[in-house]
Amino acid sequence: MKLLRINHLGIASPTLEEAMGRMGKLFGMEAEHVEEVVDQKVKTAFFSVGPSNLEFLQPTDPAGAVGKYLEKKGPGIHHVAFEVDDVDAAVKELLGKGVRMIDQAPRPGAHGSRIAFIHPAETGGVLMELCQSGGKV
Ligand code: CMX
Repeated sequence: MKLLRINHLGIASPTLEEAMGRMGKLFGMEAEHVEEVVDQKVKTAFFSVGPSNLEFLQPTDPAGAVGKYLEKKGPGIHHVAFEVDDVDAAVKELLGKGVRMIDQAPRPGAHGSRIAFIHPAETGGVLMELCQSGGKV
C-alpha cells in the first residue's frame, strides 16, 4: 500500500459549536462541511488546510469511541487519517501481516469515504485511520 497524504487529523471536542467558534476566532475560518457519521457516533466539522483537513469530532453518544476518549483524556488530537487508493486492499494487507485491526473491513466515514482503524496498541499509541476518499475531500 502507499500512503497518499494525511487526509485529516481528528480532534475530539465536546461541541462542534465551540470548535467552530474557536477556528473562526483564531484563523477566520469557517467549516466547509458538517456531517453526522451515525456509524461512528459522532458529528464532524471539516476545515481544509492545504492538502489536508482538520476534522473536529463531537460525540453523539457518551459510550462511543470519541465520547469515551473525551471522558478519559479530554479534548485534543484523537487520530490521524492516511489516505490510500484502495482501502480494502490496505486492510487485507495489514491483516495478512497479523496487525491488530479495529475494523476487519472498511466502514462508512464522512464525505462518502470508507475508513478502517488500526488499533493504537500497534502504532506506538496513535490511533491511525486508513481512508479512501469519497472524492469530496
Ligand atoms: N488514541 C490513542 N490511544 C487510544 C485512543 C486514541 N484515540 N483511544 C483509546 N486509546 C487507548 C487507551 O489509552 C487505552 O490504552 P491502554 O490500554 O494502554 O490504557 C486503550 O486504547 C483502550 O482504551 P479504552 O478507553 O478502554 O477504549 P476502548 O478499548 O473501548 O476503545 C479504541 C479504544 C481505539 C478501540 C476505540 O476508540 C475505537 O474503536 N476507535 C476507532 C473508531 C473511532 O475512533 N471512531 C471515531 C472517529 C470516527 C470518524 O473520524 O469518523
